[in-house]
Amino acid sequence: MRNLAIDAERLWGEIMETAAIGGTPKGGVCRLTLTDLDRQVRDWFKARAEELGCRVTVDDMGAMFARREGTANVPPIAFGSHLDTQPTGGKFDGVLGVLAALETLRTLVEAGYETYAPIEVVNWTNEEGSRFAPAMVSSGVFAKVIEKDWAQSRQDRDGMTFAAALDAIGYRGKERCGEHPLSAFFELHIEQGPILEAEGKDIGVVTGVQAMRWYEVTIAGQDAHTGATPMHLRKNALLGAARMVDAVDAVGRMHPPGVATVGRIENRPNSPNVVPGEVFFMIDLRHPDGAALDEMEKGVRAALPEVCAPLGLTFTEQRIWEQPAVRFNADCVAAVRRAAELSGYSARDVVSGAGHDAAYISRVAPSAMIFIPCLGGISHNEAEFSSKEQCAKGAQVLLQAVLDCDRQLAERGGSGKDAR
Ligand code: HGY
Ligand code: MN
Ligand code: MN
Repeated sequence: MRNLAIDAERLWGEIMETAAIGGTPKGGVCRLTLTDLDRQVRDWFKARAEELGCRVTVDDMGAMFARREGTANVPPIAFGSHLDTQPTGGKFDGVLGVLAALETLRTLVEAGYETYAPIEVVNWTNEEGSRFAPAMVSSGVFAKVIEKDWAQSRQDRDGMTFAAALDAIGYRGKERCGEHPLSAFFELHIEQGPILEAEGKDIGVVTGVQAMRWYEVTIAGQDAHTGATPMHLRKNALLGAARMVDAVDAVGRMHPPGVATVGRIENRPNSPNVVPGEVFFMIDLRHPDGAALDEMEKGVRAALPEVCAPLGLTFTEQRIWEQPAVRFNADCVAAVRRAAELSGYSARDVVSGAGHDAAYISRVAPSAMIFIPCLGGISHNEAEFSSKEQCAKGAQVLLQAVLDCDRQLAERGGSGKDAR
C-alpha cells in the first residue's frame, strides 16, 4: 500500500472548483444546505463519482453514498463529510473530507486496486445546522438519535421546512435514512482550532468530540415608542437579551475549557424608534465533560429569570439539540495513527471542539477522524485556509487508514467472496 499516493494537484483543483459554487467576493463560500447551490455541488459530486464507476444512492434525508464494490459481500467502509457551508464559510470545512474521499477512491480505481470491503464516499446533509437547526441532522437521523419526522419538519428562518427544501432540489432519495449498514466510517476535516499549527504537527489523530447543546430562547417585553416611553416604564426585550448574551459568555468563562456562545439573534420589530418587544436568540454550550456541561446549562437557566424579572420580561427556552461527548473506536483510531506513521507525517492526538458527522456515525459504526491544521486555527470564516500540501497529507492518511481498516476486515472476515 506504501506506493499508493493520492494526486495532490487534482485534489487541490477540485477544492478550488467546488469553492466557486457559492464563492463569495472575500474568497469564502456561502452554500447553505438544500439551496440551489447545494444542488449544484451535489450534482457535481454525483457526476465525478459516476465517472469513476460508482453507483450513487441517496437516502430520504438527502445523504449521498457513492459506492465502489469490493471483493467481499460485507457492509462498506464509508468515508466523507459534508458539502454544505456556513453563510460566511470557507473552502475547506466539510468539503475537504468529501473531496479527499473521492480522490482516495479515484486513486484506487486508477491503480486497479480491489478492496476487500466495498467503499463508499458520503456527503451528509445539513452538517452545519445554520439554515436548519440543529447541526449534523442527517447523520443524527442515520444514527437513529434524531427522529426523522422532527428533522424534516425543522424550519429555516423564512418558514420553509427541511422536507420542502429537500424536495425543491430533488434530493429526497428512496432509501430510508439509517437502513445502510457500515463496517466503519472515517472523516478527514480541518481542525478549525489552533493546536496542530501551534505545535507544527501535520496530522491530528482525533480520539473524540466534546459534548454540545443548543437552545432556542425568546424574550418578550412590549413594543413601545422610543420617544414617548419613559425609561422606567419600558419592557425592553433587547436589553434583556443583551444581558443574557453577557451572562452566557460568563458561564463559558466560569467552566474552562468549556465554551458558551450566542451566535444567532433576531430583534423584533428591529425599528429605530420602537422599544423592542421580542428577541429570539440561540445558545451554543460545549464542554468535553458532560457533568460540567450540565453545570453550564444550570447557570444559563438560572440567569434567564434573574435577568428578565427586574425588566418586566417573560421568556421561553427550549433545548433543541444535545450531542454527548464521543470517544472514537480504538481500532479505527489506531488505523489513523498507523496511517500517519506509514506516511511519515508528525501527528498528535486531539479531541474535537467542533461537531462532526462522525460523532453521530460512531454510534452505529466504528469511526474515527483525521485533522489537518488550518491557518491561525480560523474556520467558519471566509479566510479559512489550509495549504495544498496540508490537504494532500490529510488525504494520504485517509487513503492509508481506509486500506488499513480494509486489511483488518479481510483478516477478520474472510467471509463472502475471496478476500484479497
Ligand atoms: O457546530 C459545529 O461544530 C459544526 O461546525 N456543525
Ligand atoms: Mn464541518
Ligand atoms: Mn462547520
